[in-house]
Amino acid sequence: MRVLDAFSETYDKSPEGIWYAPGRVNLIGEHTDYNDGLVLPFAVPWGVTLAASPREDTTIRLRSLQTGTQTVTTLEDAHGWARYPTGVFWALRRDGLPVRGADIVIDGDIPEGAGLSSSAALEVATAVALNDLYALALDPLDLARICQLAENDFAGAPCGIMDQATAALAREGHALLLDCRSLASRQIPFDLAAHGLELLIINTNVRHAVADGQYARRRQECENAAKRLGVPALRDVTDLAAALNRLDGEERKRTQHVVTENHRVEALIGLLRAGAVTEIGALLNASHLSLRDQFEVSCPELDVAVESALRGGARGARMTGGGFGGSAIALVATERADSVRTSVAAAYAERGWRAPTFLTATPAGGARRLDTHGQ
Ligand code: GAF
Repeated sequence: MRVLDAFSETYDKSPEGIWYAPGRVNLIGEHTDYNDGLVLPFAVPWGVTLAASPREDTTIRLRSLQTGTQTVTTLEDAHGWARYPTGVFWALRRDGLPVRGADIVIDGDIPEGAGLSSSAALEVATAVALNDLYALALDPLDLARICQLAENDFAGAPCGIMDQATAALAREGHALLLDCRSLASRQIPFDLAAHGLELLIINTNVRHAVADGQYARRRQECENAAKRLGVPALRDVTDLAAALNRLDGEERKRTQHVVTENHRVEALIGLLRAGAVTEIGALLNASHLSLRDQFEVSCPELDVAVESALRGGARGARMTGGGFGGSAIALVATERADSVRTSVAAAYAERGWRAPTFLTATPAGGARRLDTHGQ
């Protein structure tokens, strides 16, 4: 295994173990997690593999096979990508847990910039490793919470808990229905192949620079709207028409998206329960329009991906993840997959844009310890 060889070569010893955590794609429930709402993501079959050994001191030595090497002797030394694993040490220590340092090698295969949550995968892989190395006995949900804290308060990104919870809890062949208030979760069987369908990931290969600032701004707008409505979170709006009457401008639009998006998650779950997976496309389309027009987090590359996928015969399509680039998803009948890819590629070429890349995602398993053969 590559990560094993790299570990021995870097640290002149064998690691104590190897751990893995996946990236994710979100089927529906976008920008609902930090509004205490519902999400329905699943883990993708790409992720972060991490070999580690504990240390007697508190130094963290990090080598990424993709991004370089950093030695963190005081936590402030960490910069760039190293803030994600280092943040996990910080969050665990802040909770008073006995976590010293570690020697770590990281290998990842999540496509860069695709919006498939490589940072959450890196955090969760670090957390499951430290949980074992230091016998912390934390459960997967505790680990997801720790990782969200690391990302919010150490790495400085105000994300919700969806990505970390997916990496920690996902189960192969299932989507994860997560209530982001109670953190209750259910594994929902999700087998598209049985219905002659597949989920195409269309990586736009762009990430607009406004993404981080706009994410923080949306979150603030949602909190302001909830405050104005006198509810703890937009999840608690029960009479949408009355709520919209009391709001205007951006707060009104954000509220409209969040409340209807929660309903779309419930509707999609209802269809899956009824075995009507072929019918979920309309909900994906509605989600995209709402993200584009009400939440205003789409961009031309995502809109063109969605529109051209539908023209090519997709049954439904939407942007997925935070927005302003990254990936869209399209639900396609297997025999139409080529025509959808061709349609999207042609639409990008016509505009002189960098070519999109395509992946097909089947729901994969969550974070776990691997044996030395990578199983
Ligand atoms: C990003 C965040 F990290 C998630 O928490 C979530 O809010 C998502 O954007 C939007 O649904 O991936």
